[in-house]
Amino acid sequence: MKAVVLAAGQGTRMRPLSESVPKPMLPVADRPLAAHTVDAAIDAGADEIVLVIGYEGETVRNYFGPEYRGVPVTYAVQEEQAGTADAVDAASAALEGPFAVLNGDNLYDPAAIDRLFDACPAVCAIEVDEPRNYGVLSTADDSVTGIVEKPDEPPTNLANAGAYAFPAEAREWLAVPASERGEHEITDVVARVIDEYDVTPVTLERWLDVGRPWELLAANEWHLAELEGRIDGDVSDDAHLEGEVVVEAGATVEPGVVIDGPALIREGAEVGPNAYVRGATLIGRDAEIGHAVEIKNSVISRGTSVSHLSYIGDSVLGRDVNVGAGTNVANLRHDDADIEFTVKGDRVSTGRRKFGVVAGDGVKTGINTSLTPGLRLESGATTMPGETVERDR
Ligand code: TTP
Repeated sequence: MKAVVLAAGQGTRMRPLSESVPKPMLPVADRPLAAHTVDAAIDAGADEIVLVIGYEGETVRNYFGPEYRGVPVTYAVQEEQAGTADAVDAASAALEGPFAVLNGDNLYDPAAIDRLFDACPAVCAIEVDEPRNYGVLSTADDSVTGIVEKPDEPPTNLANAGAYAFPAEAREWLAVPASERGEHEITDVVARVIDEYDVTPVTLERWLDVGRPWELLAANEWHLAELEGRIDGDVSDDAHLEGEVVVEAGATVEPGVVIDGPALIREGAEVGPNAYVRGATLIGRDAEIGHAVEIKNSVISRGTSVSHLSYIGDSVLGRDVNVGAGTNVANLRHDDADIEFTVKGDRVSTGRRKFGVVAGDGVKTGINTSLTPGLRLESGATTMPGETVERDR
């Protein structure tokens, strides 16, 4: 079966991280987010991957190339991000026979994608506590009987998890009219398939829709926890590594470093001397973590430098960030309330009691900067020495 992977979105809720790196290419453990989806499709037996690209699409194309893990990859360009049905429609020329559609920004448990392919026509579903926030499936006798977006009175607690196996005929049904929010939505195509076919619900054990920065952190927590420790880099005899720690070839861990895994130290990264890395932490390619720096449960992207005397907790730092000596991140409020973060102009709860900062690419902090929980620093933002930053900038 061919698998269409949607990767053309602008990722506006993921800003500032998605400003120069498209969301599907943001790092989740040892590969980009969308590579986890593509891998799940290939493991389930996809014989071709059709990637729908648009926003910063060349970065996606350069990563996957014409063939990935021995499977041909073709590309369909969606000129305007007019919705998920429109995105699949952009790929329709490449389709024949039954086909799967997966969101390139969702993490699925791979075994379920295997079952999805086998059960075609089928839709992946996940049990959720708050179905009102999702597309919700109705079922009867182990068949899907309906799909409704964000209902006030959900018929079940089965949320649509954005993974579908469609019969060949669905290719003719992709040109659906725009919805109330002005997008051509794949759920309208699913509704037609439900009307005309017996559609199986395939329940996922685990699923994550990675739309906002703290969900990128959660995605890394998920995949870093699955690491098996491996030392291919240069680790000092005077460093202490506990739990599952991967040090890639070309990475250096210097004396006095303590790493409490799961942690992944990527190629070219330098950690230490005397640094402490704990929680699920990703230290990206060519990043530098120096003396007396503690990094906890964070994503440190490629080329970023935290060189001396700093604490970074529950945070996501973009590429080529330079953290001045003595910069500290607060990741907990005195009142223990969940930390909020700004998404498209609104403050929304992250649902996390501990959350630090999100810094876009190229941010520079002055020495002894204090950063408060839930802060959003736009790409290229700077802080002055000794500043306490309480507002986004
Ligand atoms: P969304 O998460 O709805 O959109 P997005 O990724 O652009 O993010 P945001 O809302 O923050 O701007 O998209 C779901 C999936 O579908 C995702 O993998 C991107 C993809 N998509 C397209 O390929 N084309 C589109 O026109 C849209 C709307 C989404």
